[in-house]
Amino acid sequence: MKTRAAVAFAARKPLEIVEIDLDGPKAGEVLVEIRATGICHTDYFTLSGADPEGLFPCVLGHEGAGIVVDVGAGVTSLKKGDHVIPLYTPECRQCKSCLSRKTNLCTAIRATQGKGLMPDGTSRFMCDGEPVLHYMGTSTFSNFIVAPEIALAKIREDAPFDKVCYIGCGVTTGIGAVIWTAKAEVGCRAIVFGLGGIGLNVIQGLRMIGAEQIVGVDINPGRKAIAEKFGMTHFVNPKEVEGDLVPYLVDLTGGGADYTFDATGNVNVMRQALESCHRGWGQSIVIGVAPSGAEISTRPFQLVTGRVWKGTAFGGARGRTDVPRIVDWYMNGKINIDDLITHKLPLERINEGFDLMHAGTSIRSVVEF
Ligand code: NAD
Ligand code: 022
Ligand code: ZN
Repeated sequence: MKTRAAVAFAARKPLEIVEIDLDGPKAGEVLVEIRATGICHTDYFTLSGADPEGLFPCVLGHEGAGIVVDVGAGVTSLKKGDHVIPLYTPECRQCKSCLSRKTNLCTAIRATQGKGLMPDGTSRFMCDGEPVLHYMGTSTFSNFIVAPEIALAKIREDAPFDKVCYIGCGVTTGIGAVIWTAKAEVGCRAIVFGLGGIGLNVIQGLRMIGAEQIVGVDINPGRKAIAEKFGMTHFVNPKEVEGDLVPYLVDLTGGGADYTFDATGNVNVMRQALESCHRGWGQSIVIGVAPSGAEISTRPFQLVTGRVWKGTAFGGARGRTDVPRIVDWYMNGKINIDDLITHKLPLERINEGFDLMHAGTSIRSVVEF
């Protein structure tokens, strides 16, 4: 069949909206009509050429929602008409990682996914007779995709695609970092560095679990008002702090935070986040993805005195299990997504979404098909 898609033909070139060919689903695979997709940093990171694993031509996008159109042989958990969110972190429930219950990093299809291929080692996308690669197993910048059954979360049918697509990455990463990675508890004090599409979801996760103090740190003063709406209790602009930021934050939190979160991807900020944790028990969660080759550092004394450095992928969420629950939280009014979707664009204007992200004008731009 044919599908309309925004194709990345090469690094550092704008996406091109073209009709490409899509093969039907093979065994264990599902054909999905994508109805909406968010635009996230990793898509740009790959397009910019800075991602050493980036391969071209490919169809980017990893934050989508849509409807099952057809299923391949052996697919049992999904049927035509089901509403789904594609998962860049699949959940096979059979690999060593899934069975460990200690991580969400399912390994069942990791090797082929990283190469832009389906589990059988081939691509379903073609353009002018040449294969076009998949991306993160999702490729949600295409109106139709083929994805493995284990990389699709079935969600309720009354959930609006143009909102719940954001649960495919940003919402789950931010809220999950609080509840599954940090396992933060009621009454805790926390600091969130970076109040963008991820950090604001960390803030609403902290409010949800009943944090006592939620400090937000951002160099963009324009983020203060929206962060307050989502539950931030104190705002700190590092540019306005006299002297070092870390002692200022330690003082503000009465000796350091129980939990800190980096949602900037800046390694200097990651160090500040660790060092503003409370001595003896504070935990710092790295969410931001740093430029390739970057390194983090601190004095070992920081760890010897009981601070803990952790990282999270997709908020530690087990996609097929946890994503449908987050959709329920949204539908029951427990979490706010609407106010974070600041821009909506048709596919033809997807490149403008990248510009809005860079200018800091948008929190999330969503493309509707
Ligand atoms: P964003 O651009 O919307 O937000 C980043 C915010 O950080 C901005 O508001 C910016 O002003 C602020 N900032 C920049 N430098 C700062 C500094 N020195 N001190 C304080 N604030 C600073 O980005 P986002 O969509 O929120 O994504 C944040 C990071 O999370 C990215 O690195 C992204 O790749 C990563 N991410 C990770 C995962 C995961 O699973 N680990 C998932 C999604 C996104
Ligand atoms: C999503 N991310 C950033 C912005 N939006 C993001 C990027 C990378 C990861 C998670 C979220 C990530 C963390 C750890 C891994 N990845 C490795 C997982 C593993 O090895 O099992 C990651 C993932 C997918 C891909 C690359 C890296 C890919 O499909 N290319 C989950
Ligand atoms: Zn993302």
